[in-house]
Amino acid sequence: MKIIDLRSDTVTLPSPEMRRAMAAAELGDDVMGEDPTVNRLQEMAAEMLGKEAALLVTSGTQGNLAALLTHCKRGDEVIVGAEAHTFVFEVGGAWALGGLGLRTVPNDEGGRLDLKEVKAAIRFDNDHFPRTGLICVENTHNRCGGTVLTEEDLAALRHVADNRGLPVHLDGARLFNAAVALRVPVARLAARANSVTFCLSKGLGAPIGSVLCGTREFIAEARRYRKMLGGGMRQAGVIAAAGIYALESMVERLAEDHKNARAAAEGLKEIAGIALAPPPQTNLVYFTVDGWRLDALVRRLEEVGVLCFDEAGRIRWVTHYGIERSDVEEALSRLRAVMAAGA
Ligand code: TLP
Repeated sequence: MKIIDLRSDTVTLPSPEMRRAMAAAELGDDVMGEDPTVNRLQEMAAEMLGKEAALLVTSGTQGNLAALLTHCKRGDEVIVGAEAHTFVFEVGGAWALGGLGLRTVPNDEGGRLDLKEVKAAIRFDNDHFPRTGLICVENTHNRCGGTVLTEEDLAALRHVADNRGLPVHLDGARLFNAAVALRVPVARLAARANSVTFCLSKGLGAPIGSVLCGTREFIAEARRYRKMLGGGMRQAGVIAAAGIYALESMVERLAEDHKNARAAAEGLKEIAGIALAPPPQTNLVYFTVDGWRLDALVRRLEEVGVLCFDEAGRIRWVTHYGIERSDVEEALSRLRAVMAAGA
């Protein structure tokens, strides 16, 4: 039985070509700034995102935390969506390790921050208050359904931030998915943020790694925090080579993942009791299932070789490199069989 792994796009394995690029990478000590492949990846990423500089980090979580630490001082408050990955899924690193307060504001169904709430959450200068240090935004938005924030959405947030002189950090773990879905260069989506994290290790298919981008000065400081967080890697060119391959050869194919997600959604909505929550815009498909305990359904699906997660009352299927249209059809047919057999 073929296992169809829809748990996350983080499960993607490097292609043979990517592995060859890794094996052939020219290496040096990156903590000393001497790994030519890391340096090339960083230059390439900075250029693609329209930023001055970039830094290879171990993970999206590390990139986001390094960014928060660089933008803020201990005791500062960071405004973040209540559904943000940084708030929900990053182990509380910002407050545990950074002494930062995360002040949540609601996300709307599209993953945007409620701008009225953002304005209201920004602190005024007063001896009694913590200082607001940063506003964080996420694109695509994971928990809101892989939803895409447009250039206009990001410009509106920038406007609010500028009125109060605040920087904006963009958690763009899946920013390339957003760019492909909107058919705009990724730099246009990065333009309104002071710093951006994006992941190489999700739909772009690299085994490890994320990149933090910003001004030269910001990245120089973030580099110190990366070291503090244990992310100073040595011959990291083996990882960077996969990242270079990913940026050169894996971006356009994200459109296939989005097509497969739409195909999954078409099939799911034909099944009685299933509702899309919401219809997919990129490669994440969330749905609710009436009449089932979702943990039980996930276990039954696992028995028939379909892997996925349930979270907050929904099941998530993620399409990615390694999942073909035929796998989506097969997953749908196994789901129908499980549901027909009953809870
Ligand atoms: N998301 C993972 C899990 O942690 C939930 C997934 O399977 O979707 N920002 C966003 C928006 C993310 O979705 C993720 C990973 C990260 C940051 C963190 O990236 P990593 O896993 O590299 O630390």
